[in-house]
Amino acid sequence: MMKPLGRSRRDFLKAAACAISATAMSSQVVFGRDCNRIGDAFASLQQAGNGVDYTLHIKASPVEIAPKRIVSMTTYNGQFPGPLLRFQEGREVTVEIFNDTDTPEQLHWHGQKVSTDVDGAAEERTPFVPAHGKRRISFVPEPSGLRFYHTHNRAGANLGAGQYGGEVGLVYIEPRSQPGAYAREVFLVLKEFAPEFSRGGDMDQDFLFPSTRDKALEETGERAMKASLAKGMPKGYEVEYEAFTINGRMLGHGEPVRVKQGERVLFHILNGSATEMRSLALPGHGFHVIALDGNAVATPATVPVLWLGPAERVSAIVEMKHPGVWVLGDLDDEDRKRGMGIVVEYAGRSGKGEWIAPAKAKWNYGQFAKLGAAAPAPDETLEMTFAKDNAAEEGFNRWTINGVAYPMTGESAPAAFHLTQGKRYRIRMKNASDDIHPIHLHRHAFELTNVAGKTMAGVMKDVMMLGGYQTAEVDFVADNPGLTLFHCHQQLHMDFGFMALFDYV
Ligand SMILES: [Cu+2]
Repeated sequence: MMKPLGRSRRDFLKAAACAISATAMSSQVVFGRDCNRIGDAFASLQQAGNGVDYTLHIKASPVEIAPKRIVSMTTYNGQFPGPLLRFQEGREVTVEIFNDTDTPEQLHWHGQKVSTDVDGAAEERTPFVPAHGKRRISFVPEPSGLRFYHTHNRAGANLGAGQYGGEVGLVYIEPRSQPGAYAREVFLVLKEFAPEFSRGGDMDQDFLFPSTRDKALEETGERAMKASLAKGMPKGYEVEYEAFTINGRMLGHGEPVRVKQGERVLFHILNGSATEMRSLALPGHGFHVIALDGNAVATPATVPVLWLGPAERVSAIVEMKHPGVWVLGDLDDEDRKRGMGIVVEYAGRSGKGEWIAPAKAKWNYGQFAKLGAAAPAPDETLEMTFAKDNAAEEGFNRWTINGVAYPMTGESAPAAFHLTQGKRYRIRMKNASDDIHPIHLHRHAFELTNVAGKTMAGVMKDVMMLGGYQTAEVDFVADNPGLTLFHCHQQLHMDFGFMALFDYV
C-alpha cells in the first residue's frame, strides 16, 4: 500500500523548486529569503510558544522514491530530505529533537561553529538524544552559508543505520547583512538508497587535478595490499547501492526544476551520500561556482562538471540559455539510469529529459583559489599518515591515522592531537591508501593550502577529497575550544577507525 506523500514533503519539493525572478546577480550574491513556498514549509515546522524555534522528529518512515518504490528509512520528520532549516547568522535558535526510535541518536550540525554540547558527536561527548526521548538545544548559528545536519551514529556492519538511511537535511544560514538582491534558489540533495555489501571495487578518482601521486606512499600501500592478498585475504567490504535519488526522487519521478530562458538560477547542492563521490552535469550549461561548503570562494569560476565527495556542498549559478528539457545528472551512466538525476525543464518545453555526456573535465580546487597567493605560515604542523589494513576488521578494512585506529565502540577516546587556542595549525596529510577520502573537521573551517603538491590559499572548506596516494595540507585556526573530531566522512572508513580527536590544552 502506497503511503501518500505528506504535506510537508510536498511543500518541501515545491519549496526546492520555487521560483523567484533573478535580478542582477554579481559575485556578491545574496541568497534571497523571499521564497514564499520555502517560508510555508518552514513555518509548518515552527511550534508556537515554549521558546522552541524548530522541532525535529527522528523516526522510521516509508519514503516513496518513485511510483510504487517505497524505501523504509530513518528520517527527520517523516520526509527525505529532512526539512530545510533557515537560520539567521548570529541569532540564537532553539531546536527540540525527539527521538522516536529504539536507538540513541546524535544529530550533527555539519559546518557550524558550535559547542561540543551541541555539535552532535559522541566522540566529543555530546549527550545522546535518548531512545524514545528528546533533547532541547540552543545555539547561535554561524557562519552563514550552506550547512547541513545529519546523524552521527556509527553504522558499522548495519546498512540500515548511520547515514545509509534518510537522516540528512539542509541548513541555510542567512548572512547578517543582506543587501537585498534576489537569487532564484534551488536546493538539491544527492543520496543513494538500498545499500548492499560488495568486495573490493575501485573508487573513481580520475577526475582529480592535480593527479600527482606520491611514489613512496604508493609503494607502501601497494606492498601492504599485496602482502594481505598473498595471505589469502579477500579485499575488504565496500558498499554499493541499487537506488539513486535527488531530493528523494529517482530521475524522472520527481518535480522537474522549472526554469525560464535568461534566468540565472543558484543551485545549492549537497552530496548526502554515506560513501560515494558524485558528479553532476547539465547538458549545454556551465556551473559558475561561487561557494564551496557554504563558504564564498576567492575566485568564482565556471566549470562544466561538478564533483562532490560525501558531505561536500557546492553553490553555483547556472545561466539558463539553452532551452529544452535536460537531465541534470551524474556522469556515471549506470547510476544515472538508476535515478541519479533531476529534469530541468524550460518554460514552454516538454518531453523527456535529454542527456548528453559532457567532455571530460577535471575537478581542481585550485581554480577557486586566490591567484598567486600563499597562506600564512602556521604556528604548528600536525603530521598525519592514513593507511588501510585490508579486511582486517572482520572483513572490513581497518583504517589508521599514524598507525592508530580509533576505537570502534563509538565512544570518546583520548585526544591524539593537542591544540592551543588562537594558534594556526597546518594538517599535513599523507594518504598511504589507494582510496579517495573526504576528510572532515568538526566545529572549525579549514583553508586548503596544498593539494597534491600545489600550494594555494583562499578556499575555505570543512570537507576535502584527498586522492589515493596523494598528499594535502589544510590550515585552521584553533578558535573554538573543546574536543574536536577529525575524520574521513566515508561511513565505512570512519566507522572502522578513520577518526582522531583534537583537544585544547
Ligand atoms: Cu576515507
